[in-house]
This record gives sequence, structure tokens and C-alpha cells, in this order.
Amino acid sequence: MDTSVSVVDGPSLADGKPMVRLPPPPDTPGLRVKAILWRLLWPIRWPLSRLLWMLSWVFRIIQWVAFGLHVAIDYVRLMYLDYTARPDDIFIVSYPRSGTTWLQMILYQLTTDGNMDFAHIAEKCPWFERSAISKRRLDKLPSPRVFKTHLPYIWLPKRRCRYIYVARNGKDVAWSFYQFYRSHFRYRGSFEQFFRLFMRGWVAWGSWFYHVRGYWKRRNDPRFLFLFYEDMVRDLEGTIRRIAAFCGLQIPEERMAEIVRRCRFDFMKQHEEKFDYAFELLVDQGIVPGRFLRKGQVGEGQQSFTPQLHEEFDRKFQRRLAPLGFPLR
Ligand code: PPS
Repeated sequence: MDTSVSVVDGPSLADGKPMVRLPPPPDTPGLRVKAILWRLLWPIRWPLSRLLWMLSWVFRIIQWVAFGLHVAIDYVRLMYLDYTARPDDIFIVSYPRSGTTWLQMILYQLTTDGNMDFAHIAEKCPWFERSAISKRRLDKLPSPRVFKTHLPYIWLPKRRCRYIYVARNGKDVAWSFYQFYRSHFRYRGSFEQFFRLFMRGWVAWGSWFYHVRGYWKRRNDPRFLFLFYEDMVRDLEGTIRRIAAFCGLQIPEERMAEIVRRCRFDFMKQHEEKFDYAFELLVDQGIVPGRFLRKGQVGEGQQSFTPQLHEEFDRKFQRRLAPLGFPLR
């Protein structure tokens, strides 16, 4: 039998499409019997598969409900029991896709030496409500603490601290949110379908209208600074100065140009992995990106074995695999 691999004419490697056609593996009598049984089972395969599919959905729904309850309980615990406000706490508040991350970077630059030596901005400026789930200890953070939150006004822990709200044109938010849903939540609907959901508030964090309304009504509260994304794009330096004044921060004039440079879109784009939500989830779970293809060497890992670990492994190997003639390389 010809077991060679034939090369298919046609697409170039760059397309990433298969360029080889594999010959079938050798047949055996056992496999032939299995194929006959498989064909006999044909009439019940489809109903059985549907039944298992439905069962899997039932468990998925139970899992969602349980997860919802777990999150709600943890939120309530964080906000009313575990979070103790400090007078120099700063909350960055927004509806998603309105400039939250940008404000995180601005406040990080204003409240620290601004070095970019962090895995993700959430390390420096955590997502308030997410920390309830990730069990991050907010009381361990140094002052001034800066939090990001997407909570609507009704859910916001209202204490004696500062709140900076950023609003963005709702149509731009809808479009940006749609793109985010596609890239991060595997959403496959059209923009029109997404827009219908957005208008009804059937998206993550609910209605944009409700969110913005809740905070706009508090714009004259001295604890609140109400900003617009569009003003930040038009006059970044002016916005940074307003934020610094609101927070009572004295920024040396010679640092201002560097802060503004680092908060510009192109600088942040260069360090995108430090701001991307996808990386936040990884860092949050303690996963360090960029360590997957590690060294690829033979025996490198064994150098870290103590004699005791060597012995433990060898003993089990001798018992379980050596009798079968499995070679140790
Ligand atoms: S999220 O997912 O809720 O945290 O998103 P959020 O950070 O609120 O908003 C993301 C949008 O803000 C834009 N952004 C910026 N625009 C201008 N300059 C700077 N430096 C900047 N940083 C973030 C980001 O590009 C997203 O908008 P779109 O329209 O999708 O590009």
C-alpha cells in the first residue's frame, strides 16, 4: 500500500490551507467490524446526539445561574462589607468602551513615576467589582488607590472619595462595543442585530442611556468630575490638568510633556497587551503570557529535580512502564 503523502497543487503556504492529501491508514478486521456496527447505529445516532446536546445545555444553564448568584453575592460582600473607603481613593467610572482604560493610564501616570514595568494596567488600577470575583485584596494596595468601575450609579459604593466619570458619544460606544463583542466575546451577529440589543440595554452593563443619565444628574456633586471622551481627544493636556486639579495633585511642569506623550493613543497602542482585557483575564488568573514555547531542550527540566524527586519518578517508572519495554530517553 502506498503510504506516501502527496502534495496538492494549488494554494501557496501563505494561505494556511492544507497542501497535502493523506492516504488512509491501514485497515484491520477489527476496524471493519466497528465500521459495520457504526453503520447499524446510524438511525439512533442523531436523536442520541440531540438528547445529549440538550442535557449538556441543561447543565450549562445551571452553571450560568450558579455563576450569576456567585457573582452577585461576591459583589454585595465586596461593596457593603469588605471595601473600606479611604479619602484619597479615586474611582474611574464609565459605561464600557468610553475611555476607561485611557483614564486608568492617565491616573497611573499622575499618581506614580509612570514606569511601564507592569504586566497589565489592572495591576496598578484594578477593576473594582471584578476584584470581588478574583479575590484580590484591595486593602493591600498603597494609597492613593485608583479603581476602575462600570457599575451604574445605583450600585456604586458612594463614599467620601473622588469619582471621575467619562462619557462618550453613544453611537461611537455602540460601534466600539460591537467590535469588542466580536473580538473578545466571539459575537457573530451583524451590527444591526447588536445595535438592537444595545438600544434595549441587553448587553453587558445594561443600558448606556440609563448609565449616563444616572451620573449626569450628579455632575454638580463636588465628589464627581464629569468628562467627555471627545474633549479628551481634542485637548488631552487640558483634560490631564483638570484631572490633576480635581485630585489635588501637584505635577511638576517638566513632567507634564512626558505624561501627555505616554497617554497618547500611539504610545498606548505600542503597549497594547498591558491594556487589553484579554490579557487582564490571563494575568488575573495568574497566567503569564509569553511563557508557552519555553526553551525546547532535552533534559533541561531534569536539572531542577532533587535526588528525591528523581528517585520517586524512577521507582514508579520501573513499576509501571519498564516491564512493558518502554524506553527511557
Ligand atoms: S473597556 O473595554 O470598557 O475598558 O473600554 P474603554 O477603555 O472604556 O474604551 C476603549 C476605547 O477607548 C479608546 N482609547 C483611546 N482613545 C484615544 N486615545 C487613547 N489614548 C485611548 N486609549 C483608549 C480605545 O481605542 C477604544 O475605542 P475604539 O473606538 O474602539 O478604538
